[in-house]
Amino acid sequence: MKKPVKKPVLWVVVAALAVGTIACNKEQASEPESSPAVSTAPQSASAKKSALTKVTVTETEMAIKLSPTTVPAGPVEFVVSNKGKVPHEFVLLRTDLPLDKLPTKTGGKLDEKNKQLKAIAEVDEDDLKKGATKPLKVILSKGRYVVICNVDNHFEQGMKAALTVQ
Ligand SMILES: [Cu+2]
Repeated sequence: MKKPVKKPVLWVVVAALAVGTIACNKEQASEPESSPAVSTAPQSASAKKSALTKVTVTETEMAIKLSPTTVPAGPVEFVVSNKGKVPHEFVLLRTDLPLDKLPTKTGGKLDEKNKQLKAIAEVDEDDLKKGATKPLKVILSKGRYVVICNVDNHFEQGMKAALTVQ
């Protein structure tokens, strides 16, 4: 009957491999990341208090109307009314893309996760049922924005509007 032969050599090899693997992983992890150039635009924090600008937002099937469509930088209050028959929502995004070039995904929705869009504020459809009015205050810096409704395929059907902050 043979005695079981111990193989300490094997363990050394395994240990060496393990160390090697860890070292490799470490090297990979420490590779410099390609910085995604996150530019947080400074809010226009002027010393003097800028006046609150009101924007009336009227949502219907299937349109969003802003009044006015150009506002000065600073505090803006959107007064969002659903004058339609079904729930809508109010999604404010910052983007340099023109209104007819916004990224979509299947189902007629705007692709809100697209890197060229930056979510700013939102009034959920639960708060914007038929006949509801919701105020929403935000501080906006200079730039181009869009307001859309992403309920079902409302976006594709025309629920989008451009806003310029100057
Ligand atoms: Cu809608």
